[in-house]
Amino acid sequence: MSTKKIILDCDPGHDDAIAMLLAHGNPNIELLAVTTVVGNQTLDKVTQNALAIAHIAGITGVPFAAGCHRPLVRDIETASDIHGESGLGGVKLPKHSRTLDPRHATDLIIDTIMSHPPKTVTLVPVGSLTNIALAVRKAPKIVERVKEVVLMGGGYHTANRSAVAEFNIKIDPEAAHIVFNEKWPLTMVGLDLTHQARATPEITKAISRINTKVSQFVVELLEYYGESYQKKHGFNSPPIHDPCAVAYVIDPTVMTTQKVPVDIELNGTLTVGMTVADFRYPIPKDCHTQVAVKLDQQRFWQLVIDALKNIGDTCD
Ligand SMILES: [Ca+2]
Repeated sequence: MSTKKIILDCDPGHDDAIAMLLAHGNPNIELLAVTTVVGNQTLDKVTQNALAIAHIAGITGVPFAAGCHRPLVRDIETASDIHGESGLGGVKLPKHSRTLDPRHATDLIIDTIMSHPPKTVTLVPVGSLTNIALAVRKAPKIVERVKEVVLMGGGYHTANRSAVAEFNIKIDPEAAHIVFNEKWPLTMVGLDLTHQARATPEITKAISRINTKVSQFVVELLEYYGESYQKKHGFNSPPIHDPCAVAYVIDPTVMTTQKVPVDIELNGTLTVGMTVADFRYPIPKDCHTQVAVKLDQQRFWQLVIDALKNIGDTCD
């Protein structure tokens, strides 16, 4: 399997943390950059979380940059109900001396894409799309240049932040509108798919058996996150959203997808932030978007477990 170069744009976030670990620990992923965006918590908190995760996992030689501190138009909405006041509730983060790349995330994204050969870099946004939208407005040439966009967000029949909208899209629908309407190949790994990636007690036990400091960190994340999901959504086992997007990049056959036009509702009184997928026949020839439909759960969790094993015990 060939190596996939990715930029991970995230808002850690419990499931973001696992996405970062999956990207770092999988031998077929080359993590070119990590960028952060306001979302699950404030920009400052999610950025500090990202650096701490890098320290725990021993990620070195990868630039980290902070991006947008608020959505393009709307007021800040965080998800402390799921992720806690720190954004990574339930874990104690280590002290470290890691520093950020001085560039704004949008500039790091643009520079990274433009300094690699055409169609070799995949953008993997797993938070709100604010950074990606700004990057594409600042440097429209990145649309032709990237290989594809594989994002966690939205849902064609499933929602969580409102009756019809998913959190990442709902908190910055204008940014999502920009990103979904650019003509790059875009895969929406939405809630219809990620709700199939449940961290059951058996999965948590399997991760616990790896018995490293990193696996223990993941178990602590899952315990807190599981309790939040139980309280907020009544789920017995929490869905681990963000690593699903990374898993698709590693091996697209880990899920089925369907090509279908998707647009973002900006004006609906009840429906703002909805990812409107048009399944009517025929699908237009120039359709550049697809949605993730069905997950091979066993292979997905094996990817996560193998990545954690590969990382080993790097925490000092
Ligand atoms: Ca996220």
